[in-house]
Amino acid sequence: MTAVRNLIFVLGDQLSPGLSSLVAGDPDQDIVLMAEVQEEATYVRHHKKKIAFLFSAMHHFAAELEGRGWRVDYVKLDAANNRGSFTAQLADAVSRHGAEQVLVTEPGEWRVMELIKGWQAALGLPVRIQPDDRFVCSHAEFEGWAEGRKQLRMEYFYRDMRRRTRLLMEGDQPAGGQWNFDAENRKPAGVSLFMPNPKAFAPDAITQEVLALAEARFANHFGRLEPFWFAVRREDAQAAFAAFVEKALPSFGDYQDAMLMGEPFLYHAVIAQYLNCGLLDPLEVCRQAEAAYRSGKAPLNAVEGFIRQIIGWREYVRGIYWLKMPGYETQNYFGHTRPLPDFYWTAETDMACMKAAVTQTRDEAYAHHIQRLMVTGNFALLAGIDPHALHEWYLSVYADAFEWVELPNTVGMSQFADGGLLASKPYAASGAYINRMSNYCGSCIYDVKQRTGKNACPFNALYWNFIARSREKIGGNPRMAQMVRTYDRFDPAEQGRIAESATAILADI
Ligand code: DLZ
Ligand code: SF4
Repeated sequence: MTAVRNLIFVLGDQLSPGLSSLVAGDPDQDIVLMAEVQEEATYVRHHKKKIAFLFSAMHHFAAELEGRGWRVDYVKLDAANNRGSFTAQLADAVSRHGAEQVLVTEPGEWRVMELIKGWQAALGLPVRIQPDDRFVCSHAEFEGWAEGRKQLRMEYFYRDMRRRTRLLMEGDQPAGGQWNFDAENRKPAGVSLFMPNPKAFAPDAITQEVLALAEARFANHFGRLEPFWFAVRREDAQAAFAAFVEKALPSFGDYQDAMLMGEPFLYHAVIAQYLNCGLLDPLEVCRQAEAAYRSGKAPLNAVEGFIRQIIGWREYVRGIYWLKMPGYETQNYFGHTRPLPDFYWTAETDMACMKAAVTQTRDEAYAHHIQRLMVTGNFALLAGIDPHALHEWYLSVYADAFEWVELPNTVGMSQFADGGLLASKPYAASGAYINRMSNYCGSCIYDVKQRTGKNACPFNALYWNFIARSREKIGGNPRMAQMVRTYDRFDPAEQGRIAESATAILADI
């Protein structure tokens, strides 16, 4: 083979034709390298379905690039020349192709960035790292925004992003006269025969091959491969999003925080796995959602809420991640050290809410944000689970989870392990919250109304136990201080029963 100028290494979450490394290259002189590697699949033991999804999407993206005139060196997991890691695979490809330079778009993870920084010395040729411009806010812009601020609240950042992107703006004012309509987005949902489902796609030959490979090679990883219905091609991901806009977006806002037994998706878009690997473009989906509002097909509370998740929250957590890494992954404000209970893997628990969240996580590699935040995350916070163990769980089990987005959500928002850099208060709640937002409690053996005793909802005693044991660390927050005062007003016998119940629950997990 004749020598190539650039070897462009495209990683598994960089499946975008406008990727900066591709834009910097030239299809006539350069070669694209893509590789399915054991190390990426196992540095945390990713959910089988997540691995199959990414491998299949990578494979289809390679074909898409070939269609656009690129030469692609695609190394399958079971290829004879598979070297098992990014660095080894790249070294092999550099010598095979006689490349003069390596081009790569900056990765989404600190860990991979550290690897990449070592490549130039290890390979003895220039390695050009391009910024990832698939985000609205660059690292430098986020640093500028964060500088000198005591608290980094998403809301103000979000308004800047609205102004910058011009999404939902009327001149310099927000559409509807208000930036945020979240107060309207907390309705419990009723069981409905007309609940839309995310658009599903039958596995094609490539996906079937990858499913067989994942079953054979990652048999001991968590999760089920079937049913596999994710889109793995750009056009299909776009069709899935279009179906969401038409069928579910109008109700997305109202029922954003609702949970229903047997309804894993409700009115959610279920597109984070497509956005985060590059199959969908964040600004493009926001513009389409805005168009639905402008044409009267979806209400403002739904569209604003959707757009805020993407140009607000998603951009904001990415900014926090790169601002605070390394070190953010080991934050542990409450000093929680309990190992992750087995039922996060087995779903074997009598708590109906936890069972539903873990079962659907196992089956779909998906749970929506309130299940993550207020069921599995809340339980871990109340029970004092080691936040790093929980972080590794979220990172491995969700198809959309990449560390830049998952870590701030887990460590910062869900576990308050950064002491309140990201969240204004700990997301701790008793069973009453879950009962208000779901129908889980009706089919649970525990009684959500009881605080203590064998039949009481475990979230209740654990909630008050958390308030009592963390009083020093949360008392500075007005909303939490009020809960500490409530606890102090319980009579000592009740406080004793809470402690006893919490001890029994914790001994049992
Ligand atoms: C998550 C993941 C997995 C499971 N497998 C691969 C892979 O085989 N090849 C690849 O290029 N990327 C994979 N990824 C995504 C990478 O881990 C991702 O690029 C980093 O997490 C940085 O965001
Ligand atoms: Fe969950 Fe408690 Fe309700 Fe059972 S009673 S579903 S454990 S919140």
